[in-house]
Amino acid sequence: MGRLLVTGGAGFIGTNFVRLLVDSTDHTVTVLDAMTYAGNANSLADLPANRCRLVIGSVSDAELVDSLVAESDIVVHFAAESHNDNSLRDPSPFIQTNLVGTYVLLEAVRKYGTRYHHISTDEVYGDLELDDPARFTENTPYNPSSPYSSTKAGSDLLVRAWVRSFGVQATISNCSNNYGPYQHIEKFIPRQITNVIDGVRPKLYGAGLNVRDWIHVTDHNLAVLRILEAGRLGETYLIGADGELGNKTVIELILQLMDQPVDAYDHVNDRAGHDMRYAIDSTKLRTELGWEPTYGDFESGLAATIDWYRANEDWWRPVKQATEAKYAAAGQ
Ligand code: NAD
Ligand code: TDX
Repeated sequence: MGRLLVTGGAGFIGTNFVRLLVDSTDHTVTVLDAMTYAGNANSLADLPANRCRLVIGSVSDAELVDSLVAESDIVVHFAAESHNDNSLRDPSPFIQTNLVGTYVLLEAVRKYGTRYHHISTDEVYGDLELDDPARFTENTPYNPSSPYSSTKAGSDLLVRAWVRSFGVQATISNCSNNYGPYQHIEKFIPRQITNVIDGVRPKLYGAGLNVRDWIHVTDHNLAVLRILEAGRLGETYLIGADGELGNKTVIELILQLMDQPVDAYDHVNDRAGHDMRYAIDSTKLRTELGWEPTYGDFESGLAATIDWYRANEDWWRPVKQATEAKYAAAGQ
């Protein structure tokens, strides 16, 4: 049994990770979360206090981070500014949280010799053409496109440098697009589900040909647990479930599962610098660590996610209007 410090544990993937830890391990969890617009304390409110404690504060607060790392066995770093569209409106919190915050954590785990796992994204590799047979591997050169992905790329490089120069005991994972419960409704899938619930037509950026490689959030988190158990220090593991789908196809599937005509959506302004396609080759994770996705079927995972948003309107309703107002201002 260990003491885990989980940064960003009140966000989408972090919440699902903490809930998985409480349900399926003996670890005790301290969540460090700044409770930005993306954090929601209600996501953790039902967890037993002797298993999960929430500390509200920033990963860029060196004194606070030092005191929490001092009392932890393992740090898993999810906290980030995570939305590409926000990074195009105002990059500054992305620099502060994703770069400075990671630096602060690295200095603390270096001081205490603490095991550290860094959560990152496939977006650090840039994008692929639609007809390119290649997929991203651990050896693909970094080539990020947006302020968001460039700060994530920079944070990964900080980790690699702290491993090599200071012997920090770290692993990194770069995962593809996650879907599932507790995802902020600014993101593609929950935005469209909650639009349909509200009788509003889903919004597709540009022509909607862009491809994302979807993975259920639980499969991402099971891979992270496996890396903590058996991953080799200093290594990077790509996490993906062979879930490539075009955005147009995903919108049509949401409409179909919610009993709407499949063409009842609008094309809206495209995202600046919009990455065309992401695709992960997760051979290393599968062969070295024996991980396999448990959600084989995107359609049933999506149907369960739709049910979750229908059943948990109290969770997302308070932020729907403000989220849509930001999009409306951008013609999206
Ligand atoms: P999210 O935006 O839902 O959650 C981020 C959490 O971090 C929020 O609870 C927020 O309050 C917290 N946070 C923000 N700034 C902070 C700070 N300075 N100090 C402490 N906490 C702070 O994001 P998510 O989708 O859950 O993503 C989690 C991690 O996974 C990120 O590092 C992201 O880059 C990575 N990732 C996400 C995806 C995806 O599809 N969502 C895919 C691959 C990797
Ligand atoms: O309303 C929309 N309409 C639309 O067509 C929104 C919000 C998005 N899109 C498109 C843009 C992307 O091609 O859908 C796709 C997915 O968009 P997002 O949910 O914003 O995800 P993406 O930009 O691909 O990044 C996500 O995956 C990688 C996460 O937000 C990142 O944190 C993660 O690193």
